[in-house]
Amino acid sequence: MKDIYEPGSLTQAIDFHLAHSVGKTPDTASTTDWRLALSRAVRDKLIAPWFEATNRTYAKDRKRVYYLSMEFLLGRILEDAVNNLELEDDAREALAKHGVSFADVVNDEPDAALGNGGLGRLAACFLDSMSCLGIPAYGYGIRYAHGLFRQSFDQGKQVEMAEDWLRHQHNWEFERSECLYDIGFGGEVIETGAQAKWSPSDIVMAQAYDTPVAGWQARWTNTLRLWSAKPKKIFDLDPFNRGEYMQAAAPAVLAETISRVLYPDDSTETGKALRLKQEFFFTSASLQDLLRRFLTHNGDLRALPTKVAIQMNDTHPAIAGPELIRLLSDVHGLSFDDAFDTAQNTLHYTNHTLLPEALEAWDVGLMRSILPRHMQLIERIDDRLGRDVAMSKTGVTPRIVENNVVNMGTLAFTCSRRVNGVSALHTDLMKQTVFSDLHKVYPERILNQTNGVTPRRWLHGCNPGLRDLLNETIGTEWVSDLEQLENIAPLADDPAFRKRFMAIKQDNKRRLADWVAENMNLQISPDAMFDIQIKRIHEYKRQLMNAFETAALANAIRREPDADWTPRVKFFGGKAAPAYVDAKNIIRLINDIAQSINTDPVIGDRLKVVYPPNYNVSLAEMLIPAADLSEQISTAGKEASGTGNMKFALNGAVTIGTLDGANVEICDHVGATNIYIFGMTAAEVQAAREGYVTQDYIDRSPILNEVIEQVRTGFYSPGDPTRHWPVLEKLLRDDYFMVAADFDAYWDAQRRVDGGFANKDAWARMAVLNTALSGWFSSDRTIQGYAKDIWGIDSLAGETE
Ligand code: B1N
Repeated sequence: MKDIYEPGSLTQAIDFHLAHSVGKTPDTASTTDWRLALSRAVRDKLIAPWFEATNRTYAKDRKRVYYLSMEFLLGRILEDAVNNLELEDDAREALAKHGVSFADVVNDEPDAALGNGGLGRLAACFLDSMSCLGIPAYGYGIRYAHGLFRQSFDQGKQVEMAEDWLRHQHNWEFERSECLYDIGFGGEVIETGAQAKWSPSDIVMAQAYDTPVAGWQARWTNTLRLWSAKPKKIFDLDPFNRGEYMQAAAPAVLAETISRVLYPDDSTETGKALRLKQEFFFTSASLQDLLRRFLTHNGDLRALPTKVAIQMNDTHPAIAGPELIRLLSDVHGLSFDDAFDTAQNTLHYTNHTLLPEALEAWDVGLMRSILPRHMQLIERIDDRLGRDVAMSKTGVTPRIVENNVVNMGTLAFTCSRRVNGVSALHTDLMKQTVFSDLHKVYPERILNQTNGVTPRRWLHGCNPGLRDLLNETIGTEWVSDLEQLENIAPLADDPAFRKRFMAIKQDNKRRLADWVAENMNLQISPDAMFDIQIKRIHEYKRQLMNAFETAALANAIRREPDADWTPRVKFFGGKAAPAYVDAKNIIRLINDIAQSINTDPVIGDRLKVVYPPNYNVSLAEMLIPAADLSEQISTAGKEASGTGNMKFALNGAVTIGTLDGANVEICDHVGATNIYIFGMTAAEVQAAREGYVTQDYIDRSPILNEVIEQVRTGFYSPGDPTRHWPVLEKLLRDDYFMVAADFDAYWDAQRRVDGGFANKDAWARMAVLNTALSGWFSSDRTIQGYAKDIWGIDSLAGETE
């Protein structure tokens, strides 16, 4: 079969597609034209492995994984595909023949930003790993017309602009105009005897778009199927016939609204009706689709769990519980009990946060008006939970519906066979806090799967210098077996190897410095320590503590400019949810502090602050390989895992961090002497809540006090001295995330870092060991854990040809 699909040499294919797909000649082609031509040529090479994977799955009737996620933060696709197919040299050469730069072409691609942060990027890493491991899988999500907003700064203030990734041709996907499902909303439930039938008042259609996801060396290729909302009827004929054309088109506009835009909230809930509609829209379409596929080869739906494992990425698809039960019972005729048991044995739920403001809870009235049948089923599921609770004799009383809201975490838990957290600490805290009652009733259900990141994008792709050094030193197997990086650990003591390792770091830093000079009009020295905090702006992540420490360091330098300072460049990157006022205030303060420091001739090269706007996956790929120091400083107990922390360590950055999320496990793996841990533990944070007074901590810290006074008196906003008062007001009123309590410990840890960096050999040794000892954080390891402990699925390795 392969031969028919074998598209010949890449050079021929690019030239062919430039003419036949793009309609241009080489002498008139723009960078974008070349990108589209190369993308088509590379996509062609995915087709044979894609068909083959599908055929093998059908032929062996293998169990499939369905990963349901509101977000897939893919980033750029072309370069990643080129890397996975090992076509980089061919592509470079083919384009060079036309005097075109490969780097320019791949960098021309807009990020597919269909996600907010860690949760969406994790889904993308999981897709890569499932393909690498040969696990038959579909990712199911929403094809948002507009991904995460673009960020710019206007006098330091965040400004949001609509993202528009589909404006240019997007040629990685296949439109499936025949793959359509009806998605109902509203209406009523008609009951005849024991039978219930939902008769929705509105119907929109979900249409599939498929993107092939090739694994490492195209050993296996899976599908990302994203749903786009289409109107059931294009025109309302009555108004149309009256000549009211705008009004006639209104229903179509309304339907398409559902997949129009990604909600820009990371770890907070909006409670908006449109969000609930988005959740039901993609969940229902995905379930209808997978049931149809199952029924083409199977008769008895009660056997569903033997062929299908569904993973719910947080509670966003948690309506899958009642919807699957509805499809199995109301549509396919199973009894409620059979439907519940079948659904429960098929569904699994990953929790990603314990922050109360992020836990989804839908108003019962809203749920009943949008999904009346589901509200009935939720009440029946709640009754079943009630029976299990009573039988458990545990004395606890968890309920799904409470105080007139549907608790989606409890619903997801009740409908799932396995429930997992994303780091060891987070899973323990799940058992002790949010899910403690349910854990007593179902003590076997919760388990841990510590997050990971794909080494293809986050080392092989983004750090070619280090990739080449590794290939030369330990061979190439590490790309799909990352724990082989341990083989370089002994070389941490080899001065020649350390030198090469750090020369690569220096190159990466130089490239970043050039980018900063060009794009931000700021000169920074690649000899300084590059200290980087990149992630969504959120109070619990404590960018404010980092900003205060930066200001305090500037003060210390101004007092004693001739002391022996370790030069630093502090990088910040990240977006705030547009409605999150406190986070936006922090952004403005950071930008004002940056302005004050960067223009102070006394400070000079000893300290610079860089906050590039519009942090995204592609920027991360440039920043992470250039980092010396990775900032992972959340209030202990609040960051479920973190995954940026893993990417930095893998690329030889040393972490300064709290004992939070996966930092705990990074510390275990790289060793306590190769990481800077500071601050309160999760238990200490809890203990410190009692009688916490921010001012007491500030009074005890002259260093912090000085910065606070500067902010209060307008030192960082001379023309507008009260500008940053809201930040102080919030801090003094409610320092829930304990910036003041941890500040001195953070300051001290940073001064230890200064000393550490000054000793070049010792630092290089730490850097090498961070890379060598973080192979466990590959998402391949994570996915093997899910496959074994949750899905009951063999990887390709377990398949005999
Ligand atoms: O999920 C990541 C973790 O590494 C992070 O620690 C965690 O904060 C992140 C509602 C979320 N948790 N919850 C969200 C995102 C969007 C949304 O609308 C919640 N994101 C996380 C991967 O496990």
